[in-house]
Amino acid sequence: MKLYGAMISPFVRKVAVVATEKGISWELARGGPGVPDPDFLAASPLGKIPAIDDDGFTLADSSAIATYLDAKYPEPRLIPEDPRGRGRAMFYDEFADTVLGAAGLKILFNRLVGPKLLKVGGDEALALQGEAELPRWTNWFESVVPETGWLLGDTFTIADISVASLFRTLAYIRHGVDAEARPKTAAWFGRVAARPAWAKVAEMEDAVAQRIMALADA
Ligand SMILES: N[C@@H](CCC(=O)N[C@@H](CS)C(=O)NCC(=O)O)C(=O)O
Repeated sequence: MKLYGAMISPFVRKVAVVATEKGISWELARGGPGVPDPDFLAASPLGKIPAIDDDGFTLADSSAIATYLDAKYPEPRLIPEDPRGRGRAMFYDEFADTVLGAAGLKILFNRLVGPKLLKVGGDEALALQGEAELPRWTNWFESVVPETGWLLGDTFTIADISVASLFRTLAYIRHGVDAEARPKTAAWFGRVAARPAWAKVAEMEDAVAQRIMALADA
């Protein structure tokens, strides 16, 4: 499977971890803002990452892709089948992709991706707005994340992947998990990061991440 995008994106990482948890073989392909690759644009009508090409079947949007992969490769199930679990998993996925993501990406795009990677500049006022919004969501998450196990209980799900992936991206802009301020979040994130699939994806990401962090600090 071809996965269009860059791993710094929480949405691309979400799909990478879902695919790796399921043992799907995948490779990263170039795509995203500033990459006018026709195959990517055909797979992603909105021009956003991620998108996939799975044997000629193309699909965009991390949640849509995760839903597709979970249906096609049900082992291990990452989107619960029971109604309450399914609903709650979608809730956390939405929490990660909208409010937490919206606040975090204002900082990411305006301090790092825009000015340092794409060289198109950034809006510091928007970055500050993101910084002001973020604590509401990270504090709320600290109040609900369980001390043991996973967000939905005993079973690891897309909920854990989506939220943890967002926190990983926040680390690029020095807003990753703060263990002193949010110890339950830090312990849960540590459990997610210890999973073999997460570790495998992290290993792929780390070399590039170091280069990006050096740019961020420049
Ligand atoms: N809901 C989408 C969000 C995708 C998204 O916003 N990706 C960002 C990168 S983190 C992007 O491609 N932005 C470029 C743009 O908006 O033009 C998903 O879950 O895949």
